[in-house]
Amino acid sequence: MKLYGHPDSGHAFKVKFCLEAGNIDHDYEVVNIFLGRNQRQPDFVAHSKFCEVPLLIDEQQNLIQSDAILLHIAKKYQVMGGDSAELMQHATEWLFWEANKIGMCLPQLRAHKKFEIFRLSQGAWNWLYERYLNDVGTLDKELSDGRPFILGDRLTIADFSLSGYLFFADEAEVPVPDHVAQWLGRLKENPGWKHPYELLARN
Ligand SMILES: N[C@@H](CCC(=O)N[C@@H](CS)C(=O)NCC(=O)O)C(=O)O
Repeated sequence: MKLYGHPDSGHAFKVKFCLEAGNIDHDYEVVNIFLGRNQRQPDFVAHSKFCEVPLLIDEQQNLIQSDAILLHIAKKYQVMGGDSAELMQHATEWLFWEANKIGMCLPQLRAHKKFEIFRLSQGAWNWLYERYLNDVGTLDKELSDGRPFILGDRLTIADFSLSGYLFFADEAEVPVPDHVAQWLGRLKENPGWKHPYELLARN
């Protein structure tokens, strides 16, 4: 199995952190996503439908879209909730929520601060920032009962999906409410966790 990613990609981080936390053996290769799409390594270009990271190649299967990859890993390797139909149902709900909520404002707010080419107009920034406050507030309320992980006592793929970009919240210069911060702290205690810049840096 081989994962292609980049240290700046929260989407790739979700998958890499899940593989590390699940002790799933894999190779890893960095793709320079700042190069033009056709200038990236040919094996990556050939196998990644949209030329985006993450790409996971698992036994001839070319798997794309971070949340879909997480579902594949959980089900195939029976990890991170993959052994329970009920957990998979609830995890899937969170994966769809993430793609449309946190995943549709935080990456953009962070890219605005970090990369000149992704600068937003003030109006667009205001709109995304309001969305972020609302979404992270939803997550905070959910975690306010003190459960260790989003679906209870067990770490599941929903935790990897939801947290991916939140480890870049400082770069986006957005607040992280207390319950969310405590949950991120628990995830950081996992032996598979390293900051995305470290975990995704090297082949
Ligand atoms: N919805 C996709 C998003 C993937 C994505 O946007 N990848 C970015 C890096 S975070 C990328 O590869 N950008 C390079 C490009 O689009 O050329 C997922 O969940 O995997």
